[in-house]
Amino acid sequence: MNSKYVRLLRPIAWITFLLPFSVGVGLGITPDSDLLHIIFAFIAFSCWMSFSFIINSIADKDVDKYHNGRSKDMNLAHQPLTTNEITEKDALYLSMIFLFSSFFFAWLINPLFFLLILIVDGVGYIYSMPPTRFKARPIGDVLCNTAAGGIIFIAGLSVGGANMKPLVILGAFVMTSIFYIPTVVTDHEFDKKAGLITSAVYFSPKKILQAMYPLTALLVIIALIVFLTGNLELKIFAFIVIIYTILSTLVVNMNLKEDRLYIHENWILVPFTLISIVAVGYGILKLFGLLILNGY
Ligand code: GPP
Ligand code: MG
Repeated sequence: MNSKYVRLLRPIAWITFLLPFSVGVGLGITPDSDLLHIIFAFIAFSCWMSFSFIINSIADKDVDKYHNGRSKDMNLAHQPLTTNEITEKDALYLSMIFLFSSFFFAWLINPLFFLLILIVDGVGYIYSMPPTRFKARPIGDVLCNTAAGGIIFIAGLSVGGANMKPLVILGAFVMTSIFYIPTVVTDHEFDKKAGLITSAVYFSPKKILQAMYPLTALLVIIALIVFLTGNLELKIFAFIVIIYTILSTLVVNMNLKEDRLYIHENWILVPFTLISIVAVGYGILKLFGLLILNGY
Protein backbone atom coordinates (compact mmCIF):
# COMPACT_ATOMS: atom_id res chain seq x y z
CA MET A 1 0.00 0.00 0.00
CA ASN A 2 1.13 3.57 -0.71
CA SER A 3 2.67 5.73 2.00
CA LYS A 4 0.15 7.37 4.33
CA TYR A 5 1.00 10.79 2.88
CA VAL A 6 0.27 9.67 -0.67
CA ARG A 7 -3.05 8.28 0.57
CA LEU A 8 -3.73 11.60 2.30
CA LEU A 9 -2.91 13.80 -0.72
CA ARG A 10 -4.24 11.42 -3.44
CA PRO A 11 -2.18 12.82 -6.33
CA ILE A 12 -3.78 10.43 -8.85
CA ALA A 13 -7.16 12.04 -8.17
CA TRP A 14 -5.72 15.50 -9.02
CA ILE A 15 -5.65 14.44 -12.67
CA THR A 16 -9.31 15.49 -13.04
CA PHE A 17 -8.33 19.12 -12.32
CA LEU A 18 -4.89 18.83 -13.92
CA LEU A 19 -6.62 18.63 -17.29
CA PRO A 20 -8.39 22.04 -17.28
CA PHE A 21 -5.35 23.62 -15.65
CA SER A 22 -2.83 22.19 -18.15
CA VAL A 23 -4.99 23.02 -21.15
CA GLY A 24 -5.32 26.57 -19.79
CA VAL A 25 -1.55 26.85 -19.31
CA GLY A 26 -0.89 25.39 -22.78
CA LEU A 27 -3.31 27.76 -24.53
CA GLY A 28 -2.18 30.77 -22.49
CA ILE A 29 1.57 30.51 -23.14
CA THR A 30 3.24 32.81 -25.65
CA PRO A 31 6.93 33.09 -26.61
CA ASP A 32 7.11 35.95 -24.07
CA SER A 33 5.97 33.82 -21.12
CA ASP A 34 8.27 33.13 -18.19
CA LEU A 35 9.31 29.49 -17.62
CA LEU A 36 9.64 30.12 -13.88
CA HIS A 37 6.03 31.33 -13.75
CA ILE A 38 4.93 28.10 -15.40
CA ILE A 39 6.83 26.05 -12.81
CA PHE A 40 5.45 28.12 -9.90
CA ALA A 41 1.96 27.74 -11.35
CA PHE A 42 2.19 23.94 -11.19
CA ILE A 43 3.51 24.13 -7.63
CA ALA A 44 0.61 26.42 -6.64
CA PHE A 45 -1.80 24.00 -8.35
CA SER A 46 -0.34 21.04 -6.42
CA CYS A 47 -0.59 22.96 -3.13
CA TRP A 48 -4.25 23.82 -3.86
CA MET A 49 -5.01 20.16 -4.61
CA SER A 50 -3.13 18.98 -1.50
CA PHE A 51 -5.05 21.45 0.66
CA SER A 52 -8.42 20.47 -0.86
CA PHE A 53 -7.83 16.74 -0.55
CA ILE A 54 -6.60 16.93 3.05
CA ILE A 55 -9.66 18.99 3.99
CA ASN A 56 -11.78 16.43 2.15
CA SER A 57 -10.20 13.53 4.05
CA ILE A 58 -10.80 15.27 7.36
CA ALA A 59 -14.43 16.00 6.50
CA ASP A 60 -15.00 12.47 5.14
CA LYS A 61 -13.23 10.63 7.95
CA ASP A 62 -16.41 8.92 9.14
CA VAL A 63 -17.93 8.11 5.73
CA ASP A 64 -14.80 6.89 3.91
CA LYS A 65 -14.76 3.72 6.00
CA TYR A 66 -17.76 2.45 3.97
CA HIS A 67 -15.85 2.57 0.69
CA ASN A 68 -15.19 -0.68 -1.18
CA GLY A 69 -12.45 0.57 -3.54
CA ARG A 70 -14.68 0.69 -6.60
CA SER A 71 -14.20 3.38 -9.32
CA LYS A 72 -11.73 5.51 -7.40
CA ASP A 73 -8.04 6.35 -7.36
CA MET A 74 -7.82 4.30 -4.12
CA ASN A 75 -9.92 2.44 -1.58
CA LEU A 76 -11.01 5.34 0.63
CA ALA A 77 -11.36 3.01 3.61
CA HIS A 78 -7.53 3.13 3.62
CA GLN A 79 -7.33 6.92 3.87
CA PRO A 80 -4.98 7.59 6.80
CA LEU A 81 -7.43 9.55 8.95
CA THR A 82 -9.89 6.68 8.77
CA THR A 83 -7.16 4.17 9.66
CA ASN A 84 -5.84 6.50 12.43
CA GLU A 85 -2.34 6.64 10.89
CA ILE A 86 -2.52 10.46 10.84
CA THR A 87 -4.29 12.51 13.48
CA GLU A 88 -6.80 15.17 12.57
CA LYS A 89 -4.60 17.80 14.20
CA ASP A 90 -1.54 16.87 12.08
CA ALA A 91 -3.70 16.78 8.96
CA LEU A 92 -4.99 20.28 9.76
CA TYR A 93 -1.45 21.60 10.24
CA LEU A 94 -0.40 20.08 6.93
CA SER A 95 -3.43 21.53 5.16
CA MET A 96 -2.52 25.01 6.48
CA ILE A 97 1.05 24.63 5.17
CA PHE A 98 -0.29 23.74 1.71
CA LEU A 99 -2.88 26.54 1.84
CA PHE A 100 -0.27 29.21 2.57
CA SER A 101 2.16 27.67 0.07
CA SER A 102 -0.53 27.89 -2.61
CA PHE A 103 -0.93 31.61 -1.79
CA PHE A 104 2.83 32.15 -1.81
CA PHE A 105 3.54 30.55 -5.20
CA ALA A 106 0.43 32.09 -6.75
CA TRP A 107 1.53 35.52 -5.54
CA LEU A 108 4.82 35.08 -7.45
CA ILE A 109 2.92 34.75 -10.75
CA ASN A 110 0.39 37.57 -11.19
CA PRO A 111 -2.43 39.24 -9.21
CA LEU A 112 -5.19 37.52 -11.19
CA PHE A 113 -3.63 34.08 -10.69
CA PHE A 114 -3.35 34.86 -6.97
CA LEU A 115 -7.01 35.89 -6.72
CA LEU A 116 -8.16 32.78 -8.61
CA ILE A 117 -6.13 30.47 -6.36
CA LEU A 118 -7.69 32.17 -3.31
CA ILE A 119 -11.11 31.41 -4.78
CA VAL A 120 -10.42 27.75 -5.64
CA ASP A 121 -8.93 27.20 -2.18
CA GLY A 122 -12.21 28.58 -0.82
CA VAL A 123 -14.24 26.35 -3.14
CA GLY A 124 -12.22 23.32 -2.00
CA TYR A 125 -13.05 24.18 1.60
CA ILE A 126 -16.79 24.86 1.23
CA TYR A 127 -17.15 21.77 -0.98
CA SER A 128 -16.02 19.40 1.78
CA MET A 129 -16.45 21.09 5.16
CA PRO A 130 -19.56 21.84 7.18
CA PRO A 131 -21.58 24.01 7.50
CA THR A 132 -21.73 24.27 3.69
CA ARG A 133 -20.46 20.78 2.73
CA PHE A 134 -21.70 21.21 -0.85
CA LYS A 135 -20.43 17.72 -1.79
CA ALA A 136 -23.51 16.36 -0.02
CA ARG A 137 -26.03 18.77 -1.58
CA PRO A 138 -27.78 18.10 -4.87
CA ILE A 139 -26.56 20.56 -7.54
CA GLY A 140 -24.13 22.03 -4.96
CA ASP A 141 -21.64 19.25 -5.76
CA VAL A 142 -21.86 19.87 -9.51
CA LEU A 143 -21.63 23.65 -9.10
CA CYS A 144 -18.53 23.49 -6.86
CA ASN A 145 -16.66 21.23 -9.26
CA THR A 146 -17.77 23.27 -12.26
CA ALA A 147 -16.55 26.43 -10.54
CA ALA A 148 -13.25 24.83 -9.53
CA GLY A 149 -12.57 23.41 -13.03
CA GLY A 150 -13.54 26.62 -14.83
CA ILE A 151 -11.63 28.92 -12.49
CA ILE A 152 -8.47 26.80 -12.52
CA PHE A 153 -8.66 26.88 -16.35
CA ILE A 154 -8.71 30.72 -16.26
CA ALA A 155 -5.80 30.64 -13.79
CA GLY A 156 -3.89 28.43 -16.26
CA LEU A 157 -4.61 30.81 -19.15
CA SER A 158 -3.52 33.80 -17.07
CA VAL A 159 0.02 32.42 -16.62
CA GLY A 160 0.85 33.32 -20.23
CA GLY A 161 -2.17 35.55 -20.86
CA ALA A 162 -3.09 34.45 -24.40
CA ASN A 163 -6.54 33.27 -25.49
CA MET A 164 -8.38 34.81 -22.50
CA LYS A 165 -11.65 34.89 -24.43
CA PRO A 166 -15.10 34.81 -22.72
CA LEU A 167 -16.44 32.04 -24.97
CA VAL A 168 -13.39 29.84 -24.45
CA ILE A 169 -13.77 30.31 -20.70
CA LEU A 170 -17.53 29.65 -20.78
CA GLY A 171 -16.77 26.45 -22.72
CA ALA A 172 -14.37 25.34 -19.97
CA PHE A 173 -17.08 25.74 -17.32
CA VAL A 174 -19.64 23.79 -19.34
CA MET A 175 -17.12 21.06 -20.17
CA THR A 176 -16.16 20.64 -16.51
CA SER A 177 -19.79 20.15 -15.50
CA ILE A 178 -20.26 17.55 -18.25
CA PHE A 179 -17.22 15.53 -17.16
CA TYR A 180 -17.99 15.81 -13.45
CA ILE A 181 -21.41 14.17 -13.82
CA PRO A 182 -20.15 10.59 -14.52
CA THR A 183 -17.88 10.81 -11.46
CA VAL A 184 -20.80 11.57 -9.15
CA VAL A 185 -22.64 8.60 -10.69
CA THR A 186 -19.76 6.16 -10.11
CA ASP A 187 -19.81 7.32 -6.47
CA HIS A 188 -23.59 6.84 -6.22
CA GLU A 189 -23.66 3.45 -4.52
CA PHE A 190 -21.09 4.40 -1.89
CA ASP A 191 -22.56 7.88 -1.28
CA LYS A 192 -26.02 6.40 -0.80
CA LYS A 193 -24.69 3.87 1.70
CA ALA A 194 -22.84 6.67 3.51
CA GLY A 195 -26.05 8.75 3.67
CA LEU A 196 -24.74 11.55 1.41
CA ILE A 197 -27.43 13.21 -0.74
CA THR A 198 -25.39 14.01 -3.86
CA SER A 199 -26.91 15.00 -7.21
CA ALA A 200 -26.84 11.34 -8.33
CA VAL A 201 -28.54 10.15 -5.14
CA TYR A 202 -31.18 12.91 -5.32
CA PHE A 203 -32.04 12.83 -9.04
CA SER A 204 -31.08 9.15 -9.75
CA PRO A 205 -28.05 8.13 -11.85
CA LYS A 206 -30.09 7.87 -15.07
CA LYS A 207 -31.58 11.37 -14.81
CA ILE A 208 -28.33 13.09 -13.89
CA LEU A 209 -26.48 11.34 -16.75
CA GLN A 210 -29.18 12.54 -19.16
CA ALA A 211 -28.32 16.11 -18.13
CA MET A 212 -25.08 15.55 -20.07
CA TYR A 213 -27.04 15.78 -23.37
CA PRO A 214 -28.27 19.41 -23.18
CA LEU A 215 -24.93 20.46 -21.67
CA THR A 216 -23.09 18.75 -24.55
CA ALA A 217 -25.39 20.49 -27.06
CA LEU A 218 -24.57 23.83 -25.41
CA LEU A 219 -20.85 23.06 -25.46
CA VAL A 220 -20.97 22.09 -29.14
CA ILE A 221 -22.60 25.45 -29.97
CA ILE A 222 -19.94 27.33 -27.98
CA ALA A 223 -17.11 25.28 -29.51
CA LEU A 224 -18.49 25.79 -33.03
CA ILE A 225 -18.46 29.57 -32.54
CA VAL A 226 -14.89 29.33 -31.20
CA PHE A 227 -14.00 27.16 -34.21
CA LEU A 228 -15.45 29.62 -36.70
CA THR A 229 -14.06 32.79 -35.12
CA GLY A 230 -10.84 31.66 -33.44
CA ASN A 231 -7.23 31.40 -34.61
CA LEU A 232 -5.76 28.10 -35.84
CA GLU A 233 -4.81 27.05 -32.31
CA LEU A 234 -8.38 27.54 -31.05
CA LYS A 235 -9.84 25.84 -34.13
CA ILE A 236 -7.86 22.65 -33.41
CA PHE A 237 -8.76 22.88 -29.72
CA ALA A 238 -12.49 23.39 -30.43
CA PHE A 239 -12.52 20.49 -32.89
CA ILE A 240 -11.00 18.10 -30.32
CA VAL A 241 -13.44 19.31 -27.65
CA ILE A 242 -16.47 18.66 -29.88
CA ILE A 243 -15.43 15.11 -30.85
CA TYR A 244 -14.23 14.10 -27.37
CA THR A 245 -17.28 15.45 -25.53
CA ILE A 246 -19.89 13.97 -27.89
CA LEU A 247 -18.18 10.56 -27.75
CA SER A 248 -17.84 10.66 -23.95
CA THR A 249 -21.49 11.64 -23.43
CA LEU A 250 -22.69 8.79 -25.66
CA VAL A 251 -20.36 6.15 -24.21
CA VAL A 252 -21.14 7.11 -20.61
CA ASN A 253 -24.91 7.03 -21.16
CA MET A 254 -24.68 3.66 -22.91
CA ASN A 255 -22.79 2.10 -20.02
CA LEU A 256 -25.32 2.72 -17.25
CA LYS A 257 -27.00 -0.48 -16.20
CA GLU A 258 -29.43 -0.47 -13.28
CA ASP A 259 -27.99 2.58 -11.55
CA ARG A 260 -24.42 1.32 -11.97
CA LEU A 261 -22.01 2.99 -14.34
CA TYR A 262 -19.70 0.38 -15.86
CA ILE A 263 -16.76 2.59 -16.68
CA HIS A 264 -13.30 1.92 -15.33
CA GLU A 265 -11.64 4.99 -13.77
CA ASN A 266 -8.78 4.62 -16.28
CA TRP A 267 -11.15 5.79 -19.02
CA ILE A 268 -10.94 9.18 -17.34
CA LEU A 269 -7.45 9.08 -15.82
CA VAL A 270 -5.47 7.90 -18.89
CA PRO A 271 -6.88 10.29 -21.54
CA PHE A 272 -6.87 13.17 -19.04
CA THR A 273 -3.17 12.55 -18.27
CA LEU A 274 -2.24 12.27 -21.95
CA ILE A 275 -4.16 15.43 -22.91
CA SER A 276 -2.54 17.31 -20.00
CA ILE A 277 0.94 16.26 -21.13
CA VAL A 278 0.24 17.20 -24.77
CA ALA A 279 -1.20 20.59 -23.71
CA VAL A 280 1.79 21.53 -21.55
CA GLY A 281 4.24 20.13 -24.12
CA TYR A 282 2.56 22.26 -26.76
CA GLY A 283 2.83 25.32 -24.50
CA ILE A 284 6.55 24.69 -23.93
CA LEU A 285 7.15 24.37 -27.69
CA LYS A 286 5.43 27.75 -28.15
CA LEU A 287 7.50 29.25 -25.34
CA PHE A 288 10.72 28.29 -27.08
CA GLY A 289 9.41 29.40 -30.46
CA LEU A 290 9.53 25.85 -31.82
CA LEU A 291 5.89 25.66 -32.88
CA ILE A 292 4.18 28.71 -34.26
CA LEU A 293 0.51 28.26 -35.07
CA ASN A 294 -0.56 31.84 -34.56
CA GLY A 295 2.29 33.74 -36.10
CA TYR A 296 3.59 35.40 -32.93
C1 GPP B 1 -13.03 14.74 -3.47
O1 GPP B 1 -14.38 14.85 -3.26
C2 GPP B 1 -12.60 15.84 -4.33
C3 GPP B 1 -11.90 16.87 -3.91
C4 GPP B 1 -11.46 17.07 -2.53
C5 GPP B 1 -11.47 17.86 -4.90
C6 GPP B 1 -11.60 19.26 -4.46
C7 GPP B 1 -12.87 19.78 -4.86
C8 GPP B 1 -13.06 21.02 -5.25
C9 GPP B 1 -14.43 21.39 -5.65
C10 GPP B 1 -11.97 22.00 -5.29
P1 GPP B 1 -15.34 13.70 -2.77
O2 GPP B 1 -15.33 13.53 -1.32
O3 GPP B 1 -16.67 13.93 -3.41
O4 GPP B 1 -14.76 12.45 -3.43
P2 GPP B 1 -13.99 11.35 -2.69
O5 GPP B 1 -15.10 10.41 -2.39
O6 GPP B 1 -13.04 10.93 -3.73
O7 GPP B 1 -13.38 11.91 -1.48
MG1 MG C 1 -13.85 12.37 0.12
